[in-house]
Amino acid sequence: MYKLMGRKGTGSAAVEALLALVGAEYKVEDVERDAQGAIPAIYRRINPRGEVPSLILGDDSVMTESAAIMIYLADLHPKAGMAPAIASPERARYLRWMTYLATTLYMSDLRYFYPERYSVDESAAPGIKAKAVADMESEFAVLSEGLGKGPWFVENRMTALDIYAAMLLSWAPDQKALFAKHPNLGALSQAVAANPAVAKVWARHGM
Ligand SMILES: N[C@@H](CCC(=O)N[C@@H](CS)C(=O)NCC(=O)O)C(=O)O
Repeated sequence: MYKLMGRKGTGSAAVEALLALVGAEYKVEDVERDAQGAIPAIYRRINPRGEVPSLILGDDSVMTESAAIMIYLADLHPKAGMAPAIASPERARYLRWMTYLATTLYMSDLRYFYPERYSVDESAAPGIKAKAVADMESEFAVLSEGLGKGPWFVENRMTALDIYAAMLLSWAPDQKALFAKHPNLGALSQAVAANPAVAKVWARHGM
């Protein structure tokens, strides 16, 4: 039994969707902020950075880092077909783009949503946010080129990579303009959301 610790509208959404798809036994616990808006100290004992998601594994060990969790779960439940096998020719492409998403777009999203955390100078926040928007524009352009025809990234079927990408696409500052510019990203997003298990999780997260 897995325990997913997350919060609505955060990076735990993709993990939750994947857990539903692989047919694993799991429960979800939302980590709410306290009255002062802080992450509860008890959760920091699980994840010292106070970030979600965290996945508690069957032996009570803790796994953090959303992309790593996605890769781990998809590999551990191969029957669900959520990742190319290790020896598949598309495995390299899968790992490349999964890591790309976590290290570029996810990080730009954090600068966009929490700009005040990226400087000791509060007045720098608007500039940090504007730069995050500009960076996301070029990062989405690279993603769109990498995706090509789509709608799926690898092996002509939905994998954990597409789910992770769809979550990050849902956080785009101007999704309508983004999909007009890169229709293949819109098609990926729609194809992922058409899966009933994913749709249920997306709805819970208000996506
Ligand atoms: N690198 C981490 C980033 C996780 C992260 O920053 N999550 C955000 C929500 S999407 C968070 O919990 N931020 C701290 C906060 O909300 O105070 C991952 O991929 O799991």
